[in-house]
Amino acid sequence: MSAKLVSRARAGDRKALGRLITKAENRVEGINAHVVAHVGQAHIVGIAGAPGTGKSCLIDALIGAYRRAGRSVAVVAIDPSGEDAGALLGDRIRVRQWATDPEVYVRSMASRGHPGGLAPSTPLVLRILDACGFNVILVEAAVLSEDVIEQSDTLVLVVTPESGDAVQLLKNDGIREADLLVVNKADQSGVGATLATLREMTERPVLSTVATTRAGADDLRAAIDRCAPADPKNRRFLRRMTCEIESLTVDIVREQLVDAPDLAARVMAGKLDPFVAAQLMTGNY
Ligand SMILES: Nc1nc2c(ncn2[C@@H]2O[C@H](COP(=O)(O)OP(=O)(O)OP(=O)(O)O)[C@@H](O)[C@H]2O)c(=O)[nH]1
Ligand SMILES: [Mg+2]
Repeated sequence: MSAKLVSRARAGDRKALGRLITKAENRVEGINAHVVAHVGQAHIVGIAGAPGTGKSCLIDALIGAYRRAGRSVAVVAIDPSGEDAGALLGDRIRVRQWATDPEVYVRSMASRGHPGGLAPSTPLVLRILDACGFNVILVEAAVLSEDVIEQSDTLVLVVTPESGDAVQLLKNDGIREADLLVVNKADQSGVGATLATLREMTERPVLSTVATTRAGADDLRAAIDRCAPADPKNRRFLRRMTCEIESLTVDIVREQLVDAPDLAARVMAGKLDPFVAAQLMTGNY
């Protein structure tokens, strides 16, 4: 059942892809084994920042920039409220416009209060999208958590000039994890001072954008591309798989994970479903 759906999704059937992701969200077993052999090409880019900094607008602008560069893009937007995520996303990312473009796929997911800021099924969903051949996967996250950092090959941190974010960031470890910083809403006052502060704080590239007019989107796209792992085989695949197993379970599982490294290896090899692995670890299987 899942095998057929995976091959239809990989052949470009967007309805099948949607159904596959819904199954992953509902923790239907058996998907991982059919996608794991096909992953490893996508550049996964986390777009993190406080609520309202303009992440969704920026992603919309980035989709255009990637399409101009001839690349396919999938978007996963995490909605922490967990309710009507489709509506929330729809008014920022012009889903309807992109719906006619076969090289763009936008999906929102509820994090359902998961403390890591990502939905528990996000890692599997990212692997599904990777296996479907998208060149770039943009992940919108309102929380700069360990999960988000682990899942991204490249992490973009979005701040704004007016919110005092830059000062907050001084206290935030996340800034050390970010590969790129973006001062969005550069049409507002204080942008020069914010850029100067951030550039003093970090050696990483600091760019500015106006997401609503798409100003700076092509430069941001180029800067993100420069962060892509040179060899796709060096991506954080193993780390991500381990992270998935951890995020599905509680602390006790982490202890057992140390005692059962072969479980992660079996999931990696596509021989064991990650949800089953988590259940084995907690003794619920
Ligand atoms: N002036 C100005 N407003 C912007 C810019 N980018 C986004 N906005 C506005 O900021 C508001 C929030 O934008 P979103 O893209 O929804 O922000 P977000 O970070 O995705 O917000 P959450 O998903 O709630 O975390 C909207 O009203 C946008 O129109 C910008 O560059 N300049
Ligand atoms: Mg948003």
